[in-house]
Amino acid sequence: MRSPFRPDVVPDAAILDDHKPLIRDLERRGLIRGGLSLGALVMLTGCDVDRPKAVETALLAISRLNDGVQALLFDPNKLAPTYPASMILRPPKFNAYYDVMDVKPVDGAAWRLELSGLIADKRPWTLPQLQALPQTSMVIKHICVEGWSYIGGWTGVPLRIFLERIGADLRARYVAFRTADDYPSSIDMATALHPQTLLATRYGDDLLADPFGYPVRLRMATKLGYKNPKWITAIEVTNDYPGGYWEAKGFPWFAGL
Ligand SMILES: Nc1nc2c(c(=O)[nH]1)N[C@H]1C(S)=C(S)[C@@H](COP(=O)(O)O)O[C@H]1N2
Ligand SMILES: [Mo]
Repeated sequence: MRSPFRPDVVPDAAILDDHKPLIRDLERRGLIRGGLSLGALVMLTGCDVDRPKAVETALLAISRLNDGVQALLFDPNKLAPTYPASMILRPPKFNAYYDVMDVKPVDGAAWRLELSGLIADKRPWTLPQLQALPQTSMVIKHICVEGWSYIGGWTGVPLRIFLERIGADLRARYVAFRTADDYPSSIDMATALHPQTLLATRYGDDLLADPFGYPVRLRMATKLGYKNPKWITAIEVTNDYPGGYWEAKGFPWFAGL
């Protein structure tokens, strides 16, 4: 179903023309802004959208999203489905806004997690320090906006425990992330405190492999794939809307499931 993004294969832009009414409807409802380029759709979904059906699936998935309503309906105690460990896909499926060949591995020994904003203790963290915090595992479904998905098994410290430990202001509105590949991202505090939101350092029983965010990535059971930043280098707690990479290109910010 899914093929890696190949810059040499440029899908026919006429595919989007077939969906003009749906795209106009999404724009009118504020779910996408400034027009949707086919290139952006390909990069975001990691899917071969050179099939009219795939484009339609992607657009309908976006259509079901509505940031404001979803944020109001979000239940901080409701758990997303989990699955048996036997269903974990190895290796996981890769996606990024560039090809897997262009992943630049992060040096875990030199890596530090920088902290800023509404946080009492802003000292940077090392990987062993993070791994010494209480760990949780979850086997969950990764859902891409286009419609492909896979079952993954993730282990790490719950973001809530980490935020409490550093003295973050838990009444703040946003938790924002910076990454080694310049993929800014941010989530609402309710989702940050959700029990199925982890700073993941392991996939299955192993350390994260380079393409999947080594040494640390965010893994949430309650959000679409693009809301889960890999290769995190900095966390900020803030009341100022931080946005994100795809959000700046017109995709929904809340993007919950
Ligand atoms: N730093 C970073 N994180 C990222 C991305 C990226 O390009 N850079 N892509 C996102 C998208 S669109 C998806 S679907 C998931 C893919 O995660 P996976 O490769 O572990 O399946 O990572 C998300 N996190
Ligand atoms: Mo994605």
